[in-house]
Amino acid sequence: MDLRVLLVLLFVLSMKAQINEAAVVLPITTIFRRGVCHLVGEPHYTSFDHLTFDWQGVCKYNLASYCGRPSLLPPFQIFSKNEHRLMRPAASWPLYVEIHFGGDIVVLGSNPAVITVNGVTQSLPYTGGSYNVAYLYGYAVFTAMITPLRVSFDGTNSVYVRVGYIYASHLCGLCGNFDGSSANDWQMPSGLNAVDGTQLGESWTVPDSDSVDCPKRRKRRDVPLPLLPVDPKVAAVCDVLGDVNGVLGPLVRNTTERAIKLNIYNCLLDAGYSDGASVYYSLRHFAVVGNEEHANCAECQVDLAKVLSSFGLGCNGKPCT
Ligand SMILES: [Ca+2]
Repeated sequence: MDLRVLLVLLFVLSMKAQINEAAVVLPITTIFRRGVCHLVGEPHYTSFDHLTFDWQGVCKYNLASYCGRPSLLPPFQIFSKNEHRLMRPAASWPLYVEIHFGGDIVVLGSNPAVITVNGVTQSLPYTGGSYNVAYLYGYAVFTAMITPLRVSFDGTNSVYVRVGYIYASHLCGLCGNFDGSSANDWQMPSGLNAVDGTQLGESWTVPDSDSVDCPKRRKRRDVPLPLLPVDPKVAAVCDVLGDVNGVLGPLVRNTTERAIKLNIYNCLLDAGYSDGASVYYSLRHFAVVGNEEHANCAECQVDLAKVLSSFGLGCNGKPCT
């Protein structure tokens, strides 16, 4: 059996096993390198190669798509449609995620317990011809069965795209090309590098029949959003993201100083634009991604349920375990 085919098979079996066990939402047992791209909060993007930028656009964007040679790998397109927050129009957030795969268009919307497939509402779990979608702990989780691809959306704050290494250098979109270099993730479809997140985001706009006037409504945000006043109690929760002795300590101790500062800044920024409601997502995002990045380091992991419960936060209203 061809090695590449074997790796794909192992990765897909690993994903399916975890879906069936439903033990944990997002951490995936690592059998070889994979890429994780995420869009979180107001929205903070992190590419497969760890480029970070903010982008407050309100159109539909190519988040991650297969741009390799036709027929080499199973193709897919993942778009995110963003909208302004109702009370804080300076910031935007993910409204829905649109997945083109296996001849279907699957939309993960604001209610993570249901989806639409080719425009028809479907309850979860749902099995398509080459994929399934499950509701797991507040997320709608799309998992391809024939290739290493998983997309998760909680309906309001966090989008995760995970791909196997076979897609390295074969991707395009806001999540980058997944070639191991963050520098070239500024590249726009034109081949030129964007000067900031705004230009990069605009360059990956895709046609959107839901809002054809999108470019007219879009507000440019060439400068970072300003921090807004935050309740001291909320700010104290954000500080936990940098506390090496706190409940997130095992992960904080394995996080760079630069990343810690960015995590706290983003937590405070999101809290300001959500009146404090986003701290749950900030903690959850840090724990979920941190656990996943340190999947091979047991002492680096944190118990997400304990972390959230220590702040009186549940898992999106559901039991964490
Ligand atoms: Ca790259």
